[in-house]
Amino acid sequence: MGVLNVTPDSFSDGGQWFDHALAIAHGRQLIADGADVVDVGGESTRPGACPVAEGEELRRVMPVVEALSGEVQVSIDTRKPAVAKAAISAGARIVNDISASLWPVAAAGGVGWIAMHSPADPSVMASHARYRDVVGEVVDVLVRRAEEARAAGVSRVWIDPGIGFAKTAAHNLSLLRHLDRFVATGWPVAVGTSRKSFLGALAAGPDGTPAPVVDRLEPSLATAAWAVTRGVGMIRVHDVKPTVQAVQLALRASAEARVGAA
Ligand code: HH2
Repeated sequence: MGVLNVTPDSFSDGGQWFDHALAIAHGRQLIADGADVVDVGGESTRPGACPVAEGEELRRVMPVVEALSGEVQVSIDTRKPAVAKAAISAGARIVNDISASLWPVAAAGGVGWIAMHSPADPSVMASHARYRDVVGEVVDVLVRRAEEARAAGVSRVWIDPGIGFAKTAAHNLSLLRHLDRFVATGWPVAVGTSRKSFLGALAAGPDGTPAPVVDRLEPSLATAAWAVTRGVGMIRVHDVKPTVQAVQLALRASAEARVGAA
């Protein structure tokens, strides 16, 4: 899944694709680079981000969804039912839902749904990074939501641990380390680590200065390769071309390793 943020303020690429023509061209580049899904979003969800009004979010995303949905599977990255509905009418095939609450919209529209874990709104989520057992609690919430969605008639459901959403670096690492627990639920798993700030901290220079966003490609690739070898089926990334190369190699090497071990 390639990320297409039509926003002025995303933490990773804010403003780069805010213009519709540039956004559509970038979406086409993501497809050429090997994305199976292009994830169009019109509201930043970085910690402390300002909420965007519905009309403005629609203005940002709709021309992009309309232009790309004939060319690739488009997912709409939103928390708003009206934005999800409009995007589905324009051809979006997946609702990528950081609120894990829009399954009735996906059911009514006959499209797929990604349930991402976030215990609180982005504006306040930093104060909600408290868990007794982060892996167990996140798995439980997501499985309950996935079962509700399936019962409501959603045929394609993914669960996503929500890396960086009300999680400390230790929580994020723990979720990554135990991705197999998500895979073991039997629900397809999606994950997004691309360029996130905990990678900046982990890839800090010798003086401890966190790696800036532009220097987070390598840790992003490492975590993407790790995730696919644990059985994750969908990886949400900004840098599609190198990720496709990294995950293909990791999958080939792990298949080879399994053959060798047999
Ligand atoms: N992360 C972001 C946004 N949407 N969706 C899923 N399913 N999983 C994620 O991990 C995820 C997501 C945040 O990344 P980004 O879109 O690059 O930043 P911003 O929210 O600032 O636009």
